[in-house]
Amino acid sequence: MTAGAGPTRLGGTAVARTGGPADLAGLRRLAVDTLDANWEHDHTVPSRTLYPHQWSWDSAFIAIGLAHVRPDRAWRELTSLFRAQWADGRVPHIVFNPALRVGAYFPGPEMWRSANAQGTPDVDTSGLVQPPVHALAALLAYRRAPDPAGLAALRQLYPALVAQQRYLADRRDVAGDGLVCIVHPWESGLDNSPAWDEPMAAVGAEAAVMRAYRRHDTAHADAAHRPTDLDYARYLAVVAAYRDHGYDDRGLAEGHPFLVECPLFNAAFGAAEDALAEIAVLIGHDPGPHRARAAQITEALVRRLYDPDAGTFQPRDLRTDRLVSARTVLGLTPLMLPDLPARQADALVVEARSARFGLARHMERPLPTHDRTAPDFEPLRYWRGPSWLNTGWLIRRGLLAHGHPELAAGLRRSMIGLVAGAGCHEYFHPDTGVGLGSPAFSWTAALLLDLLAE
Ligand code: 2M8
Repeated sequence: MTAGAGPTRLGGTAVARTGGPADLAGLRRLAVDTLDANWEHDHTVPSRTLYPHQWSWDSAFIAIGLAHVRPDRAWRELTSLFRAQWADGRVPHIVFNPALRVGAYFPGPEMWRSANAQGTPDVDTSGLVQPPVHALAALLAYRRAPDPAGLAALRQLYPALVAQQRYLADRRDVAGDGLVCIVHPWESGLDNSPAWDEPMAAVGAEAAVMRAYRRHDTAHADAAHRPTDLDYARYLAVVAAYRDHGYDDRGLAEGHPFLVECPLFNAAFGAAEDALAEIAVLIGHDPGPHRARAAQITEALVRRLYDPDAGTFQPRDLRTDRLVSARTVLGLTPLMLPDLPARQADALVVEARSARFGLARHMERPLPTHDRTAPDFEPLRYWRGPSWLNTGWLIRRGLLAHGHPELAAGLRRSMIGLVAGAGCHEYFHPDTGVGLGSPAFSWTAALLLDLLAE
């Protein structure tokens, strides 16, 4: 899509037109074609160029979309990911495809050295995790295709999903407050969000370090739309600290350079227990313990991460025990918890409707990932402003759960309009809707299919 093309309306949303699919059937076809082109023997790559391996939370979003069109692949997507689960229950954020050449992605297996750690699978993986949206994905996939094959897959996945939650609860509750601590910005999924600027400022690294490496991403995407070299130098320093500690979560509080409780990660952690309760019912297990844990996580989120003065949720930096001040889209995501108290849910709707995020029944501009009134809002740079479909999709679920169907409909039209205008891009300019990053991005396609089906 070219900026400046005349606006049109699709699904009620103004978009700049440049020849994206003109009708809903065309859009659906584009999404299916994108997922088919990114299918790789037992999983879907997020992007053939930028991310040619399997990513954890991508696979969950992708399975939600695949369930609409290729249910067998939805289950293969999830089961292949969980085959790479570590003995301690962690689901690695990247599963490397051994068939790809060295250097196909940076940082590759030679940086992670997962085989040197305890209890790892026989494929190379990273040692980090990502938001646990997989139980929700499995539940939604089953609801979409409730057949015997789906039920068998749910039964197979359930113990692995439970182990994933147990890892997070037992090994990552660094503060002992019932919340999960992330040990790297990559674990949030919103890598260079302004939310991480304060905690990452303490990580000693220099951009010059990157001269020793070849970044893969900037060969495939505009460097101005990606994290900086200084960001990458810090990412590598934090990976090295965790790796050199054997990816062992004991003793993290003593010296690990990045320890943060993230609202999105913890909202997903709570929502996973709600989803597991429903899965338990479907396969004849007791949902009670899952419901109790969901309530405890919601309570801990409100107690530890809600900022009553700001009226939103904020990450907590455990190294300073202070809430981060940047107001990003992360803060809105606890809306996805159905039992979030009305006081916080109402405050989040006010925050989302403010000039910072511009949520409306008829949205003038797409939902950004950062406060658009902030001085460090960057409309082109990755998670520092651009609009992404997965965060919008999660917030839309929350709006529906908390009784805001008209706002949810406005957000849905806006998201569909983005893809109609630009195609299945990875992210979108939050003013013009111009497509950014990968032009054939899997979770955009998958979540579009889910939105179109409603
Ligand atoms: C991005 O993160 C990876 C590192 O994990 C990268 O920048 O290379 C993020 O957008 C993350 O949320 C996503 O899962 C991944 C693959 O799409 O790309």
